[in-house]
Amino acid sequence: MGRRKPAVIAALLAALALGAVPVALGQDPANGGLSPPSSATPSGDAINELYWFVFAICAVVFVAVEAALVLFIVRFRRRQTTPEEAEGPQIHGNTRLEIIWTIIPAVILVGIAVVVLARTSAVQATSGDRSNELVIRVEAHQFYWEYVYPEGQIAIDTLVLPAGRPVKLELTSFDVNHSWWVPELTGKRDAIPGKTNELRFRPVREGVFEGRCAELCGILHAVMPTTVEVVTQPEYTSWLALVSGQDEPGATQLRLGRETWDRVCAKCHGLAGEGDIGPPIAQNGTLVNEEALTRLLADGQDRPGFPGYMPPVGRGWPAFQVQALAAYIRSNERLAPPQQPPAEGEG
Ligand code: HEC
Ligand SMILES: [Cu+2]
Repeated sequence: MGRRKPAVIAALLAALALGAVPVALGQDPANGGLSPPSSATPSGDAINELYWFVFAICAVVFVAVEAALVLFIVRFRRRQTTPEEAEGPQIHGNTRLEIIWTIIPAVILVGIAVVVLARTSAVQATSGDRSNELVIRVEAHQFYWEYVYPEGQIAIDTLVLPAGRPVKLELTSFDVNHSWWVPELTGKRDAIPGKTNELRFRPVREGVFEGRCAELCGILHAVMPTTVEVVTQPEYTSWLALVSGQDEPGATQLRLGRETWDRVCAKCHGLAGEGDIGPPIAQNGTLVNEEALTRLLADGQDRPGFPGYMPPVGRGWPAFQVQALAAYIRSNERLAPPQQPPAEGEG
């Protein structure tokens, strides 16, 4: 065996490790690498700090252990002069060494626990003044997010928030477990049927932040994204005005109906109701029969013989949302059943 081999292997390993560094540090823009996304909230800052704190400790431990490993492999390898079947020295027990390698990890773990506990209230944004908190109900469904604002306005999949104001999300689910996660804002929180979980944060910079459902929740789990748009306070006020009045016939109602169709029904039935995971339903009579529609949306449907089933996608909706959906469908000539021609001599 050539004497050069270990040196060649070591050089190869070093080259590999060096090559991985830029990827790991996220210099490739398409890849966050080892670094978490830059945060837009103090909670996110606290999470990132904890991340780098634990990462640094792990890096030191990793380098120390790997260095010792490589050192021992080289230092204690079998020499050419040593017969293959020779036994090494038989050592049993070294109290001092064992105490050291028990105490050091214990101290490290206690240190991490203390720092994490000390930062928990910053991560959860539970300290500070809460009087100005914007409370938003987050109702998770297969397969969309319904956001309900304090005065009852509804937004689907896209949450609009004013910069600078503390937010409390009250998360629940109407079918299975989901999990709300927008990494640039804060950690994830589960939405569980029959339970209300809270998630607090304070967005400090404007921007568009993408998130998703982080709990495998069924066939369309992968298309259950969410977007948070953080805007200035005046922009927020005018957006809120734009979506107020969803419960009265008019443009705002149609807007809600359209949003509901596009972001709820269309995910399964197609934008034109042409059918996809669900059957084609364009011009289906149920769509404009509010009573039948309400029942279908609250109960779901599972006909024997038809592959798949429709979840109760409208469970928990206020009546005005069903009305808005029906109004939008009636206004859309591809979706609405053809009207009966007016009787002769009318008008
Ligand atoms: C998760 C997928 C999914 C979503 C979201 C969904 N549906 Fe369905 N829908 C289905 C499936 C699957 C069926 C067929 C179920 C069966 O009958 O077994 C169905 C059936 C229907 C039917 C009955 C068709 C018939 O001929 O009986 C109507 C009407 C309907 N859906 C309307 C809607 C509306 C309106 C929405 C939005 C508010 C919606 N669906 C959202 C999957 C979905
Ligand atoms: Cu989900």
